[in-house]
Amino acid sequence: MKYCQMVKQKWLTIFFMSIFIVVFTCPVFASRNESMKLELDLNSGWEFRQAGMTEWLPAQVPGCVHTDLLNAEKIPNPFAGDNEKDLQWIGKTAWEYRMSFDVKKEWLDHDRIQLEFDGLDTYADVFLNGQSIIRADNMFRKWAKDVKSSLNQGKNQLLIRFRSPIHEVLPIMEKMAYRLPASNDQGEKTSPHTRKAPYHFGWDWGPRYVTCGIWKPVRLEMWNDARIEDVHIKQKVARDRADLNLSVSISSVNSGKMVLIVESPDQEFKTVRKSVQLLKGENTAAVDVSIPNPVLWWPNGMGGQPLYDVRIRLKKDGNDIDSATKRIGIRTLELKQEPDQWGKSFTFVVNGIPIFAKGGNWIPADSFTPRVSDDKYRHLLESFQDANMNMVRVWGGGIYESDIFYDLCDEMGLLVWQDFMFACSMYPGHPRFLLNVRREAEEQVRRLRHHPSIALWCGNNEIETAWHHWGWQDRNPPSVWNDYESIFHELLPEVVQLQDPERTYWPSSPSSNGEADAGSQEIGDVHYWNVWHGAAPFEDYETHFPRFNSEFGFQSFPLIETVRTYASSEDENIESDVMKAHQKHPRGNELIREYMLLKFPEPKDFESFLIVSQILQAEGIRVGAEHLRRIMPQCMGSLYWQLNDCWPVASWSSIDYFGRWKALHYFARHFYANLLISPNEVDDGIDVFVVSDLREPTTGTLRARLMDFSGNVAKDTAHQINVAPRESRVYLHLPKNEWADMSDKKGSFLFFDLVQNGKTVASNRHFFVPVKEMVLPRPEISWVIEESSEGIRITLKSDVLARYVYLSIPGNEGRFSDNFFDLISREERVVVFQSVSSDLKDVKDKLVVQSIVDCFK
Ligand code: BMA
Repeated sequence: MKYCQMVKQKWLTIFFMSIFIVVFTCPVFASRNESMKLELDLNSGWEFRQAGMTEWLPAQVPGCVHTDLLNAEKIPNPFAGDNEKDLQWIGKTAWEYRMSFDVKKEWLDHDRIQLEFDGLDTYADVFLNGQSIIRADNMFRKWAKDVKSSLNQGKNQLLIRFRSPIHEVLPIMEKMAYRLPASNDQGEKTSPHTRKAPYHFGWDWGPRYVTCGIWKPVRLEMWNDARIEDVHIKQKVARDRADLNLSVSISSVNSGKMVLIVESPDQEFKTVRKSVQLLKGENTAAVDVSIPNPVLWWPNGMGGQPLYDVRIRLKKDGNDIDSATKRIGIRTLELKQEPDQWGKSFTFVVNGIPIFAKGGNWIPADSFTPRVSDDKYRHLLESFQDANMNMVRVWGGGIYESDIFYDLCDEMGLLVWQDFMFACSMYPGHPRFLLNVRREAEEQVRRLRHHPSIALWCGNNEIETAWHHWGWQDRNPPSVWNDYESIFHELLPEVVQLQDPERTYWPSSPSSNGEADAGSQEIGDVHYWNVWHGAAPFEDYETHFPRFNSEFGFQSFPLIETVRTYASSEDENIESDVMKAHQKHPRGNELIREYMLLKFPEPKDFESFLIVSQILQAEGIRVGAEHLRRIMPQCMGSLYWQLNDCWPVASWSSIDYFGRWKALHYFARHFYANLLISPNEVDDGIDVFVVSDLREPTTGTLRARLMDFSGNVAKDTAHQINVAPRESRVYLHLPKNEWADMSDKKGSFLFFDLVQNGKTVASNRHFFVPVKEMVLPRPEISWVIEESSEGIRITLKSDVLARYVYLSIPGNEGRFSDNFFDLISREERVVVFQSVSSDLKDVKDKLVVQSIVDCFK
C-alpha cells in the first residue's frame, strides 16, 4: 500500500468512524424527510450459547460462532498449532443467538415493517417474541419477513437457533443409495447438500471449520407507501454518449401515482422525471437517461476507471419516499469466441480492445469471513493492482464476495471472473434444492450486475472435468449427471439470461462449453496441473498452448514471521506435526522438496527452506506466465492459482494470510507488466520476445548482454525497436554459436533490458543452468538509505552478481517496491520501502539484506 495513501486512509477511517459513531450508534437513523423509510440497525447487543447450556456470552454481529468462542476465550486460536483437530465439535453442535430491541409506538404505524438478514449461515430458525418467523437454509441468500403483526411496542426478543450443518445432512445421506462426490470435504461428505461456503468443510489449502452465525448485517426496515427494491441499469455505448436504460423494481402498499427521478449527483447527465402509476404489490418502471461524452472505464493498465453515480428517487405528493444509488462504469465488454486458426478464441474484449487477462484466483480471505476488514480487502486488491493484474477469478468454492470487494475492483480496474459457488462436487437435483439455488443465483446476480468489473458468470469450478476425468462418471448413477445439467446447463444460464442478459454465462471452469472435452486447448479455458499435481517439470508449461489458462499453480511456504504465528520453535521442521497440520495437500511438502532439489542445493536450515520454496514457486509460475503471454493471441489469459490464503499455511498463494507478499507476488509484478521482455531458448539460440499490452505503439532500445558473475561483458548488442501495441513478437534472435555456446554456462548469464529515454522500462535475465549447478560467488552488497517523496529509498550495489536479493525489516510490515531480484554486478538498483510505522532510523537500524547464497551452507 502506498505510504501517503495509507496515511490518508487512516485519517479518512477516523473521520468516517466518527460519523459512524454519531449516526449508527443511535439505533435509528432517520432521513431528513419524515416520509422516508426508517432503518433500525440490529447488529449490537447479541449473545450466544451452545444449545442446551445456560451461560450466554457476548456475540458479534456480523460474526460467526468460532470467532465468538475465541473472543469469549472459550477456545484457543483455531489457526495455531494443530488446534483444528480438537475444534471439530463446534461444527457438530447447535448454537443459539439472541438479542432484544425496543420499538417505539409511532414506528408501529408504518405500513410495512420488515426484519432483514443479509446472511444467515446456514440452517437457522428465527423467532421473534417466541414466534417462528424464518427458516433459513442457504448462506448465500437474504432472509426477510414482514413482522409488523409480531412486534411489541417496547421490548422485543429475537432468538436464532443454528442447527449443525453436518447433523442436518447425515440423515439425508443415510437414506440415499449413493454418496455425492465432494473431493475436498475432510470428514463426512455432507457439503453438496448444503448451500454454504464449500471451503468451510476443508480444502487442500484450508482447515475444516464448519462455522455458523449471523454473518451479515441485520436490520429492521420500516416504510410507508412504497420502496425501491432493485434497479437494473443496462447501457448502450455510442461514440458521443451512453444511453442508460433503468428498470426500477418498486413494491407498493397501495396503487397510486408517484414520481421517479433519475439524477446525477455530479451533474454528469440531465435529470429525468417520470410519473409512474403503481399497482399494489410488485411494479417495474423503465426510465431512460443519457450520459453525453462519457469517459470510458478500462481494466487496470489500459486506461482509467471513471465511475458514475446514478441516483434514483421515488416521490409521492412532493415528498421523497425512498432513494437508491448505483455506481456504474461505462464500457462495453464481451467474451469473443470466434473460430480461428487454433480453434476458437476465448478473449475478453473491452471497449472494442482485446484484453490479455492477467491475474489469479481469489479464495475467501479468512476461514471466518465476517472478520475480514475493509482495510484487508483494500490491501489485497491493491496488491493485485500493483502487480499489474487486470483480472481476478472469484473461485467457486468460497463465497460471493462482499460489496466492498466489487466496489474496489471497479475502482482499480480488476475484471472479475465470477463463479457461482459450486466446486469439485456433484449436487442434488431435487426441486427444493433447485429452487433454493435459483433464488440464490437471482439474488446474487441482481446484487452484482451493476459492477463494471464483473466480466463473466461461470457455473462452477472443475465439476465438468471431474465427472469425465476423475472417475465420477463410473462411480455414480447417470441421474447425478442429469442433476448437474439441470443446475449448470439450464437453471443458472436461465437466471443469467433473465437477470443480466448483457453478460456471458460459462458452464464450468475449465470447459469447452460442450463443444469439446473440458481440457481442450482449442476451445474455452483450461486448468493446467501437470506441473504440481502431475509432478511435471516447470518447462512442461511451454509445451501447452491453451486459449485461456484459468488455473496453474505451485506451492510455497509462508515466510518465517507467518510460520511463527502457528508454530513454536520446536515445530520448525517441515515434517513436524504442526507444520504438517498447516499443509493440506497430501504430497505437498514432498513435492516442494523434490522440485527444489532439482534446481537448488539443499537449504541450510528451516528458515532458508521457506525462502527457497518461495523462490522456487516464483520461478515456476514465471515460466508458465511468460509462456502464456508469449503465445498471445493464441492464449488470452493467465490466471494463476492462487492469490491469497484463508489462514496461515503452506499453499499455492502469492500473498499469505497476513497480507505478506511472497516472492511470487513480486515476480508477478514483472511478468504481468505491460511491457515484458521474455527470452526463450530454442534449438539454434535464444528468441527475445517483447510482449506489449499497451494500446499504443512504443519505441526503445533493446539490449542484450552476456556477462559473467563479476560483471564482465563478453558480448553485447543493442537495437532500437518499435514495439507494436498488444502484440507478442520476437525482436531479437541470439544465435547459439555466437552467444550461448561461447559462454561458460555455469558462470555466465544473459541480461536484457528495454531502455526508453535513459530509463529502464523492462528487464529480464536468462541463465543457462539451474542455481544448483552455478558457482555463485558470495556478494558484498552495500546500500544507502534516504528519505524520498515516495517512501524510503534504498540504493543497493553489489560487487558481483547477487541472486534473489531479499530485503526484510524484522517487525515492520511495510512493503518494498521490489524484492527477490537479481542485482547485477556494480549496477545500482533502487528499491522504495513504504510503510506507516517506520522512520528512517528504523529502516537503517533493522534492514536485513540477503541473497540466495545465504540460504546454503
Ligand atoms: C484447483 C482449484 C482448487 C484447488 C487447487 C489446488 O483445481 O480449483 O480446487 O485448491 O486446484 O489443488
